[in-house]
Amino acid sequence: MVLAAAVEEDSAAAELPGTGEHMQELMKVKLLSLLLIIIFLPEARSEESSPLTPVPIYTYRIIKAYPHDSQAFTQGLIFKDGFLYEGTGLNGKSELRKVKLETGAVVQRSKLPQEFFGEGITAVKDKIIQLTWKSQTAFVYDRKSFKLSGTLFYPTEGWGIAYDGEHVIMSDGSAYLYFLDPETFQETRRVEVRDDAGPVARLNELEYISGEVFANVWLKDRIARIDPKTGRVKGWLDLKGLSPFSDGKTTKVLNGIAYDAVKDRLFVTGKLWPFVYEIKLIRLQ
Ligand SMILES: [Ca+2]
Repeated sequence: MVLAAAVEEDSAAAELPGTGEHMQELMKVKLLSLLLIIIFLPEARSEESSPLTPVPIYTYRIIKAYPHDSQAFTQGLIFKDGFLYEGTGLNGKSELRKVKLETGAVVQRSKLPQEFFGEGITAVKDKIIQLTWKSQTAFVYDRKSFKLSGTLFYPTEGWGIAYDGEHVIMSDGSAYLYFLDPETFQETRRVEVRDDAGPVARLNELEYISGEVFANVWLKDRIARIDPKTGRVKGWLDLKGLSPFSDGKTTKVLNGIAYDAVKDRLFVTGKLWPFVYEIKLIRLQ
């Protein structure tokens, strides 16, 4: 607005007769216009161009493929102290599992009652929290014993969950990420996740990695890298072709992101996939 006003003023001044006094006035107006352009142009430019700025795309390189139980309907995946922990879904088949990365062997498990459809999991200190899809109930386990230590409740569906060291971050199939107190599940804030094309819905399995939230998008072969402060998608990780087992339908889709912070390793898998892949990101544009 300021920039436009300055330019209009300049045009009006240019129509004045070219007397010395008028020339002085004209010079003043021109200098003022130039100053305003210098002050406001960078801001105006960034405001105008930010919705159109293309989000960087990343592809991947497979470092290693590890065996994964192809009966596991993966809904949550984390890596902690040398093991994968996995939450599986479907009524009657939902479990919390501790899995040996190298062999895919399930070394510890806890089964959910038939009426619960398991969803995302995350580790908070020495606990593991497991969401359920439509029961608005999360189960809290001791990470070592898998003994149930409590339940937490939330008003939405439960899809994915991660932990940033202060809050748990939850998805419910919408474009929102909810930041909750890990002890009470009280909501402290939420952000709408958007990329250059608008809101990004169907956010599913989550992982907090070095200040970003990585999110599977349900039924897509891509993962959003999200700024948790603003909800802005900072990058898209395109995993097309990663697994011939992905059918793009409700089963066998990409769903499972785990990060080994100690060795900086990123693992991804999908529902009923026979492999967990360790991948490295490669920036395309
Ligand atoms: Ca995860």
